[in-house]
Amino acid sequence: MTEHAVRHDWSIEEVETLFALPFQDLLFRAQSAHREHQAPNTVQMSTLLSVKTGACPEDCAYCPQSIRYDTGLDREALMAVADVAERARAAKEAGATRFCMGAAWRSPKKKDIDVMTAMIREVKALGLESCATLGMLNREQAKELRDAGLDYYNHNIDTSPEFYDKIITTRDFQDRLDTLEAVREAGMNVCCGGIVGMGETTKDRARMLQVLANLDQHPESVPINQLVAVPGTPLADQTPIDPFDFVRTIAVARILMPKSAVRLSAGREQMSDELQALAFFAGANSIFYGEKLLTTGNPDVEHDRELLERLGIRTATGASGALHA
Ligand code: SAM
Ligand code: DTB
Ligand code: SF4
Repeated sequence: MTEHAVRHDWSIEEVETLFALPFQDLLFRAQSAHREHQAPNTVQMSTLLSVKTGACPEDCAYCPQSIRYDTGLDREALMAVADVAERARAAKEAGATRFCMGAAWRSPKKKDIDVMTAMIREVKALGLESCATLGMLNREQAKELRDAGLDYYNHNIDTSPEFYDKIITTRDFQDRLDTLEAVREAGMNVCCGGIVGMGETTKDRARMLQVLANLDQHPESVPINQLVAVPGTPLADQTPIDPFDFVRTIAVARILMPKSAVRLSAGREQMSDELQALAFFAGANSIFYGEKLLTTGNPDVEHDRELLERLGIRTATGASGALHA
């Protein structure tokens, strides 16, 4: 058995013990797991595009796109396929290997799936990996997206099962798990993680990662988002997470899911270069690249290129995650 085996039977006590380790001990373990299972000094880059923005019927307390909160966001209908293809081409030219399309839906309708499949085909034709995050899916919808060539589906559990109803009341934790199962059954890669800094406890962070690590198959991609506190949302005045606790969450994700890509996701614009370097050391090996996330800011492309160069981090080709029909 290797020192950091891929396991699916983590107890909550074990995960909490990792969180409680002295910071240096935890980072040493995470970096060891990283080097055992991942190529060091490498990062995978995905570019996000919001293809349908705002007016979402859900009440996720962190989200600027919920129709229930006045965040001053301009709503936008589903984009034209040609415009999305243009943005995907630009993302490829800038150096992204995966293009991720997000829509502010509770779940897509039949006509939405028809447009999304056309977008996915365009993205694939450019030689990019494709990813989408469109809300809840049933089995047929997941299969249609897969048949169009969708490589990854992003659907986050967001927080622990225990804290979930403090953040979202319009769906429950099991709904998230059901969609993840439909995505798996359709044969797609799963991108699933959550948000920290929403007022949850360390135990909630441990439970969130425990749920992910104890899935039958680990998500291929695990985005760890730091809350972007948007004015107008219920979490606008939330006290930010201690940066070391953020890095601890990345490190524990790396140890629990050693073969997965751990993505340093939302919140990078609010982080120093030094903190990001620490997150990479803790095992993050994937980022969102491009000056916008979905509706909020992300570091400039120039700044990211410079940062990666200063740290001697190469960009991964990304081809390994693509599914082939
Ligand atoms: N509507 C779909 C859904 O909820 O699955 C897809 C888009 S939704 C915006 C995708 C993810 O973005 C959420 O699950 C959440 O993890 C993340 N997110 C949204 N707003 C955020 C914020 N203010 N800070 C950090 N992450 C956020
Ligand atoms: C994920 O885990 N984070 C991304 C992506 N998956 C879709 C979204 C972050 C959104 C941050 C708030 C915004 O820009 O609207
Ligand atoms: Fe809607 Fe997704 Fe935002 Fe929740 S996170 S309000 S489901 S867009």
